[in-house]
Amino acid sequence: MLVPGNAVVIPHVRPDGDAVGSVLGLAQVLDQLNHRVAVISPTEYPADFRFLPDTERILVATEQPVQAEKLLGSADLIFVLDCGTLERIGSLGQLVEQSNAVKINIDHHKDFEAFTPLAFRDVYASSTCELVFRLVREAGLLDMITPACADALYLGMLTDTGGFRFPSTTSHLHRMVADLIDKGANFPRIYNELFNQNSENRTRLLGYALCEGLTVLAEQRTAYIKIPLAVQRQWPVGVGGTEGFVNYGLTIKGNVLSVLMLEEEDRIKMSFRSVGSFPANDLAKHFQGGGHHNAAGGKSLLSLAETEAEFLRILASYQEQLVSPEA
Ligand SMILES: [Mn+2]
Repeated sequence: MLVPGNAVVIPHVRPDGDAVGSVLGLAQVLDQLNHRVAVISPTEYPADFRFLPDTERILVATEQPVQAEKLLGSADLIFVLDCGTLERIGSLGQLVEQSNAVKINIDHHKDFEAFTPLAFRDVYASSTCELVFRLVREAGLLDMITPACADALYLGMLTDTGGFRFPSTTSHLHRMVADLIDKGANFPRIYNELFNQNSENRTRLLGYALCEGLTVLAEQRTAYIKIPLAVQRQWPVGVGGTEGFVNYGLTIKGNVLSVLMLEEEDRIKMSFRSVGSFPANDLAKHFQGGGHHNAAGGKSLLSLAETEAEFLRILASYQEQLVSPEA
């Protein structure tokens, strides 16, 4: 890593805040080490993160496949971040597999395959940004963290911990954050750019979701939200525009499960969130989905009304788990 060469840094497909933050943060440290650094995202990254310094350097492989292939072909060093399998980097997986470059995987997810002999993994880490920070610190390179790099790493720590709320938010993480603030992380701006950018449509659609769209099943400690397509057409929010709506069901006192049913052209997209022991991913399996214990996704090819009926039928079989004192 200390010998300058052609470095390529790759996040997973549809990169989230941690993926974008970690690739940009690492790229900026590699810049300082005089590598020629390319950041290649397998697919487009969310426009919400464009406020971050240096995002314009991200090359999107689906848009510039030839350029991506060329860069990977001449790479000496390839970093794959925030995912543990080549499948998670989409079409770039095969190119990385074929490459003779030194490959390094940095990740905190449970599922991984050993596609490279060099890896820095910690499933207890809050975020890949935390791992990049620790790597930089352990290499004695903290001085190389510029304000832009600090912003990028802060973004991933913030988003992967739900705003420093999840149990992965350790005192160690807070000390790293303190270091990033010393390095110039502009956290008031990051908060503002992430959380105070709603469109009027999104705010109104959320209003619908929480009023007409919401059903609360107090006896099942569950809330679910249905949003018909016609309502989404009234207040168009674009792809990902309903991100976070599902979490509101869990803000109701006593609830352990929240579900969002979003009607799309050809399916009902479902999101499941739980707190404590209730397995959201197990429930999601009934809807052709899966995911994490407390956050999962799925779909239904039935109508919205039929999906709701099916959901209620299946939910009844989870009654014991929903009311269990540990839930
Ligand atoms: Mn992550």
